[in-house]
Amino acid sequence: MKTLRVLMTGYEAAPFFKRGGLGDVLGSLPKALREIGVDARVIIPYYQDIEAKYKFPKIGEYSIVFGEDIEKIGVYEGGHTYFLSNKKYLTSINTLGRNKKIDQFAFFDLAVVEFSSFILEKKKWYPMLIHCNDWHTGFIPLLIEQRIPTLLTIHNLNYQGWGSNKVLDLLHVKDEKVKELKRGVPVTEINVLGEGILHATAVSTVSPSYAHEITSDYEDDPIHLYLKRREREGKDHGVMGIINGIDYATWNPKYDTNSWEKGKKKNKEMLLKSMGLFSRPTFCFIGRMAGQKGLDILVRAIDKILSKDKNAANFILLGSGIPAIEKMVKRAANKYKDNIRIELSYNEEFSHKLYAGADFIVIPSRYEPCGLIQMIAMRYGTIPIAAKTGGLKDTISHGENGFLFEKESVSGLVEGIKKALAIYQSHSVYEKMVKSALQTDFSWNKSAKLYKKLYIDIINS
Ligand code: NHF
Repeated sequence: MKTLRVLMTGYEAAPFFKRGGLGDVLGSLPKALREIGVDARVIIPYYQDIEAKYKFPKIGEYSIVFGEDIEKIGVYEGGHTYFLSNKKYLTSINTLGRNKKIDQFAFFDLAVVEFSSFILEKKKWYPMLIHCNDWHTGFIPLLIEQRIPTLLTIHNLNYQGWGSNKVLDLLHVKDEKVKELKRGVPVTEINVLGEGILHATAVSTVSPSYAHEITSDYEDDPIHLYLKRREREGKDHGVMGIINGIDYATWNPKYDTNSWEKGKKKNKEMLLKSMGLFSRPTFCFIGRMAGQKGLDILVRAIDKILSKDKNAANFILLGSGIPAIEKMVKRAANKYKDNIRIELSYNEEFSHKLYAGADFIVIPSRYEPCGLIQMIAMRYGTIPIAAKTGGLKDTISHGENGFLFEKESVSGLVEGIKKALAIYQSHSVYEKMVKSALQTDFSWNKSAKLYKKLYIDIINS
């Protein structure tokens, strides 16, 4: 068979621009695919932050018609990644309300669709499949109209891209085309992820358990109607769940199953010293401070543990997000000044230190499509205590390389923390778990092969 040529797209890709887990995936999966012979290339907007830092060479330009305007798109190239530039729409992520953001990504999606003709002419390269990721790329399947098969991967169903359907005029798409597909949503509205789900050749998500959850547990969410509609149209092989991997070069503790004790001890000492904390079992939290991540559950559990025993543990929390959640976390840190440290920012460098120096990581998510932090933590021999949901359930073996508790249960998390403290005392069990965590394979090896197979199935379908 000929080399598979795949164009992968989303709003972020590490190391160029990263705000969340999708950035990690689009930074590492294409590399893993290329290692198994897929010609995987990536395309994202050329935000001004990327431009300022990388100054990639321009390889050409083309125009698109967006509403009444003819807009120029500059194409820049860095390795296997293409960047699309436009001064009006693609300089930075639009934060001026939902419709502006939807217009911005409608613009980007149209530019990606037209890019396929540009790149054919320029480099004699044409994608055999476009791999779209999340709502930001949800217009592509609709606009491309099956000329090129598409796979839409859902990284988080709760971000859907709702907005006014006036955006369809900008795209020159007839309203009927999407309206007739809608059920139970206001006629003046559009759900970009929903359109993607309906029009993509195939839909996948980032873990088998999350695939099951979104096709069975989301009945009250309008998105469920889109998934059902797809099923009814017989379009589906089902929503396939492929677990993410992590980039072993980026996340590299430089110790292994034989040398971890020495390495971890040193990292922990440095971490506690820099934070001004006593030597105690140390738990960390790393993530966005959003409702999904369950910080309210964590803060209540910490209170239950520390109000009984002030010497029980240290907790270091890293992340930023919703002001009310940050405030709650600050209050907890004020109450337990000797035990809690918080860093309310997005800080990748500090996250490496935390993964390496903490003994345990707490992940009380209400839902978690895949979750990368439990895998990164285990690579550093840091044991996860996580809610039994989505990808957390699929990657953690309870009692072997981590602990799982019933989601949204404060008492479940308290029990989990107590179990962790108990094994930490009986050193041999702890050691066994750390070794098992270090040995679990979270590289992209297996999943990249699954994506390759899925691409081939879609192209041949
Ligand atoms: O791992 C990348 C990430 C997931 O669970 C994570 C999430 C967003 O919520 O697939 O996307």
